[in-house]
This record gives sequence, structure tokens and C-alpha cells, in this order.
Amino acid sequence: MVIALRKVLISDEVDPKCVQILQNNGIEVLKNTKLSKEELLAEIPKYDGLIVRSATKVTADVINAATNLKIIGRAGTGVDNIDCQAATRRGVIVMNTPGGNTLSAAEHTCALIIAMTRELSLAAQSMKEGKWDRKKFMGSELNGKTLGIIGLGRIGKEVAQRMQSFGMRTIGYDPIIGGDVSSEWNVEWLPMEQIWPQVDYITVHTPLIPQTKNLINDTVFSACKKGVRVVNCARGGIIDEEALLRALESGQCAGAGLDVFVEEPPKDSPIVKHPKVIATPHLGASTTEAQTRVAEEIAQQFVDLTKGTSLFGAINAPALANALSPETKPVVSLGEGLGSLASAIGGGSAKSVQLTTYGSSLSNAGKYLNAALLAGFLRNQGSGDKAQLNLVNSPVLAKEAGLEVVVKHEDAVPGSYSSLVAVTIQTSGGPITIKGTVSGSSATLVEIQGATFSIPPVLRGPALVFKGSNSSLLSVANGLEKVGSRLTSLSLSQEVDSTLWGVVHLDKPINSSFQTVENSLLAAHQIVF
Ligand code: 9EZ
Repeated sequence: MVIALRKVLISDEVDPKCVQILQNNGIEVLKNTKLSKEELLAEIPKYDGLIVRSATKVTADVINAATNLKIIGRAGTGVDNIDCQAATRRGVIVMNTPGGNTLSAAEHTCALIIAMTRELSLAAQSMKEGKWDRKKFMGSELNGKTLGIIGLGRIGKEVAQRMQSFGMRTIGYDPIIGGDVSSEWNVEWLPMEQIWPQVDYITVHTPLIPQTKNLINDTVFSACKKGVRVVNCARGGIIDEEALLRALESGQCAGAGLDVFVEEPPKDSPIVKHPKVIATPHLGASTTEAQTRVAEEIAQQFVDLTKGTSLFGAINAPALANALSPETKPVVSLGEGLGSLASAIGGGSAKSVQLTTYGSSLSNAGKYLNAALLAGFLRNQGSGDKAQLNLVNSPVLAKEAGLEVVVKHEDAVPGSYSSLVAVTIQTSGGPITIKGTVSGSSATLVEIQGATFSIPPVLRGPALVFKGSNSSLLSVANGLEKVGSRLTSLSLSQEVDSTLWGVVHLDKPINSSFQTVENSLLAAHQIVF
């Protein structure tokens, strides 16, 4: 699985290192940060890849105007300015650089905690106004205070370690990172409701998702000690701005350090103007070091993708990532192969698909097998835009086509295989079940409708699958000769109710639909694996 990137457009101010790395790897690059929306729409069809920072809004109309676009990369953390749903639907990979800003964001968070505690901004301003106001700016120490860290990813961890050196006790919560991990960096993991009454400071380090929108709200402020201080260096809206204003007015909140806002730039915001608030204009990642790092990282990630070595940073291509890994690559091929075969045998009438994985080695494979199965399935169907179908968009396109997939897993494997994948589709003619397995690095077919293959054929194209009897083989050979194709291998299943299935590999694909020449041949389908 290699993705060719011939031309890449960089439409935002990204460190020149990015251009350099791409060009050194034979990729043609145009950097133009002055494109209007109309110009971008006109230019984008020429490019295979797009790199942005924050200024370019990669909306659905930009994505849909692109005809060759394979990947959109953001030199930074998060993909807020990219319409990921539109990209996924089009099969376009979306990628960011999740680690490049970490230290800058963590340092800025610490800077806001300290600045807020000593009222640095107001004190410095009063000096500039010629004052020497020593009574007004009595601060407090961080030593011995408790910091609650909500979100214990890379940034949360770095903030914890830095603030511990100031003598702060660090407690925190994360739905994914557990207490066993966080205790290794001296952060006591607690459920959020146990955090609020203990903390002197709260800092948030989560993405903005439905579960984190207004996470710090009136209820949280009232569960905290009076005088709690809060920091948001993550995403605007994690702290409810109206609740924060109320808490600042009442004194429940003694101070806030804010780098991000619900609306950026904030318009005439009473929060920004509040004397207890120190605000900065989204500067968390704005350091020369972070900007150089994210520029290098996004370029290297693009290069790795063209070499098929890694999909690091991709946020919408879990199946594709598995198609790159040597261990899971044959499993993805198996999913695609069984999907193609199921679609060929069952015709276009299937509306429901059941995918069952057997064997502990496949216990987590359902997630990406699902996309692989659907890609194979849709590729063999008559309608739709095949050029755009891939492992990124197959689940979305299947859903739009009304195709539902139910995924199941069992650790015990029937028969003598170490792992097995079974696919059942419901068709107007009844259910069809096929089974396959991975043999070495190949995807192979084990069974069709209860008829097993003693020598499992490899699922690769071009191939013809047919249903008939022993004598059907002659019809197939004759039929192939008529359309100028030859079989290069043959596998027959056991007979069930005097019917058997056969798979033949062809020397070249057949253009016209294959004609059955004798009655003994019940069905024949060409498969595009
Ligand atoms: C953290 C989170 C949600 C959260 C959600 C995700 C990485 N991350 N963190 C704290 N995806 C609620 C509270």
C-alpha cells in the first residue's frame, strides 16, 4: 500500500524545513500563502497533497473541488480547520503532528499558572505607567498547592512534571490514561468529582469534543474550594466562559489563565478584560522550536506515507494503517478478498453483512476488517465511483448505500485453523456464507456455503468463481477460451448436494461478462480482488 504524492500545496505559513524535506524526497512543492478561497478552489485539483497550519479553512467545498487529493496534513496538533467528515467521505487521509507542540504548550501553561499567581501582567503594566504599587500585588506561593490536571496525555504529563518542581501536588483525570500510568509520573488519578474539592488550580489538556465542551461549568466551580484558579491552554470552550465569568464575579474563582477562546479572536469579551484574567492570543504552540518541529514532522510523515512505511499522525485511516503493517496486511487483504467474493456471489442485493472473526490473534481485527470487507464489497458492485473508493471511505459509503455490518468475535476457532474470518450476507436468494484465513502472508478462501476447499485458493485477481459440478470445469475452460483468457490455476471445493464451487485464476481479466456455455454451470462471477 503506497500512496503516490507528486505535487503538494502548502497554503499556510509553514517553516521552510517542510518544503526542503518534501523536495529532497522528489516531491514537487508549491508554497503559496496568499491564495483566496476562489484561487484555492481553482488550484486544488492540481495537487495530491495539501499542507496547512491554522489559517486555511479546508472546508467541504475545497475537498470536493479536489480531484487528485489523497492527503491533507496539518502542521500542528488537532485538525480544527479541516472538515474531516468531508475528507473521509472522499477517501482523503487527514493527518496532524500530535507531538510537535507538546513542550511549547506545556511551558505556556506553566507560564500562565505562574503569571496568574503573581498578577504579573497587571504589575508589569502598572510599572509601565510609572507606578510602584507594592501593596496591590500581593501574590501567593505555588509550593504545597494542589493542581488538578484534566487530560493526562503528552501535554498534561509535561505540565505535571514541571509544576511538581515548584512543589505542587498533582492529581488528575483521564478516561484513557489510567492511574497505574499516571502514578509513574506522580500524578494521582482520581474521578473528576473527587478532584474538584481538593484543587487550588485546574488545568485542562483535552481535545474539544462533546464530552469536554463546558467541562468546567457552574457545577464544577461550586464543587471547588473558594478561590480556585483555572487555566485553559488547550481548546476554547472546555471552560464554560459564562460560568467562568460568574465564578470570577463571585470570587469563587480567584483567577484564570486563558490562551484559547470559544470565539477567536474574542470580540469585546468581558472575560479577557477581567482584572483576574491573564489572556494570551492562542500562543501555546507559537515558538520557533515548535513551528520548526511540526513543519519537519508533517513533511516526514508525508514522505513515510509515499514509502508505505508509516501512517503516523493519520486520524481517519485505521484500516489503512493496518494495511501498511506487515503483521496485519494479509488480514486486510483477506477482508477485501472476502468482501469482493461475497459481493460477486451475492450480487448487489445484500443489505446486511455479518463479519465474524475467530481466534485470539484477530480479537481486535474487526475494526479494520470491517473497512476492508466493505471496500472489497463495494468495489465489486456495479454502481458508485470506484476511483474514489478506498479503506478510508468504505465504511461511510457503505452506510450511505444502506449496507449494515455486524461484527462479532470468538476466541475459539472451528476446524483446524489458527484463525478464521467468516462473512455472511443476506441476499434476496437467502444467506451466503464464505470463510477465509491467512496462510503465510496470503489471504486464502476456505469455504463457500459449507463446501470446503482442500487446497484453499489465494484471494487474488483476476479470478473467476463458479458453481456447478465436476463437469462444469470443461464449460469454464471453453468459455474462457472464447473470451481469449486462460486459467493459470484451479481449486475445487468438496461437493455438497452434488454441487461444488471452483475458483480459477486467470492470465488476464475478462472484459465481457462471462457466458455459461453448458447447463451444468450454475453461476460464474469474475472477481476483482
Ligand atoms: C479527558 C477527556 C474527556 C478526553 C477525551 C479524549 C484524549 N481525550 N481526553 C478528560 N479523547 C473528559 C475528561
